Amino acid sequence: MKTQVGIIGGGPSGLLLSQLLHLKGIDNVVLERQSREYVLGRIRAGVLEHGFADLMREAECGERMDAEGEIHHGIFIAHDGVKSRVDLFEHTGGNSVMVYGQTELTRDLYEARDKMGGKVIHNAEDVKPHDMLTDAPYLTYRNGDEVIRIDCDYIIGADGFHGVSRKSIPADQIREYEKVYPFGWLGVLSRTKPVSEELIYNKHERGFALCSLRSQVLSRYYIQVPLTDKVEDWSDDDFWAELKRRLPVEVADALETGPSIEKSIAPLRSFVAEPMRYGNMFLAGDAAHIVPPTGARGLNSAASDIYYLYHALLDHYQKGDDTGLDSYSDTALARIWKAQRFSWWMTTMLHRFPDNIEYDNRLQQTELEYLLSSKAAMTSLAENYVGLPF
Ligand code: RFL
Ligand code: PHB
Repeated sequence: MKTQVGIIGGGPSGLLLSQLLHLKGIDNVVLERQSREYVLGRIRAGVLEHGFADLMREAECGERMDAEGEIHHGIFIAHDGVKSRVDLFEHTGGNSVMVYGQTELTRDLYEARDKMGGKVIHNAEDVKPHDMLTDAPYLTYRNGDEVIRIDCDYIIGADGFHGVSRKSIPADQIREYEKVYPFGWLGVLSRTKPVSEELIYNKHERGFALCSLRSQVLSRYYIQVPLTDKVEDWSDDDFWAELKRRLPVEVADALETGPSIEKSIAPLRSFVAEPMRYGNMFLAGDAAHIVPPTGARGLNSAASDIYYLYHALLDHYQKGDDTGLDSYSDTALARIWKAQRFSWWMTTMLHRFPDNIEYDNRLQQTELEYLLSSKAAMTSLAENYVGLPF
């Protein structure tokens, strides 16, 4: 098989790039290790930057998002039982975020790929990139006993944190930065009315909690838990009781509880791999970097890589201009590190750190008080939360 761009990974990054390139007549193939049902069963992000929403529209995948997604103009931050609103709209001169689940967005991308006859190969086993340092790189994968080869101009590694692309780069050609947090998030999805129209980020001495949503009938809640906790340790009743303890009283009183339809624990980690290119293979999304979910940057950072990569590939194929490809890693990383900083800052300000000394706790409290009393600080939060310009 032969194609122009061979994409490893059929998550949001790979599918979005595939769709955008196909619309411009650039042939591509997506190789996904899992089944479509498996990919769509993962409950992950829920908040999209306005720039990402625009990219979905450009990919002709924005219709359902615009009909069913919710535009949010603000978020709440609660501490010591008091809820304060950060007006994203006012502090950014009219920007907002789109609340639309990653599951729905991925479903829309799959449907768009199907409609255009896009080549997305599921259950691709043993995917491997080869000859990345040459002008004739290729991919192989296995289907049962058969090994299939795909020749291409470029390989895109969009296969997430545990994917094969980054791991195929020799260790002395890539530098990795990592910070592991001593806690995780236990998340619950429930068919209940969200407790608040806008997200509430809660700092509490028992640990962080987040009230989020997917729609007016689907709620998503998270609580900070020790890394040693297992999902099986948490009954629904225990989860709701612990969540309520961490929320301001009036929020806890208004909370509608119900059976969980999904429950999982995600460890919190920051990670960046540099550079995001190895010969003719380019890394994008979680394959190159991850953030703790506190700033809602993960999927959005993946989208910003795709934005740069898409334009760089367009310049190559339409104008024979490779400057975008040559500067891709530097351009993408400049924005990625800002998302890292913001995610680290939100995480540090809002979580309980088991090893903090009292001095650290007082500073954490002061950071929050400063934020909520300063227009400049709230503007900084708002401009990062709605997404820095591409
Ligand atoms: P993905 O989604 O991991 O997709 C990669 C795909 O590659 C496949 N794959 C392979 N395919 C072929 N061969 C191999 N060897 C392969 N290895 C892996 C995988 O099966 C998969 O389908 O990466 P991508 O596309 O870069 O997208 C990244 C996002 O999924 C991720 O950043 C976000 O979900 C992070 N995130 C959030 N981001 C936000 O912007 N806003 C949020 O509100 C937000 N909340 C979250 C989150 C992540 C969370 N978890 C579970 C880590 C909340 C949570 C709890
Ligand atoms: C979510 O709804 O899953 C979500 C929202 C905001 C975050 C993280 C996760 O910061």
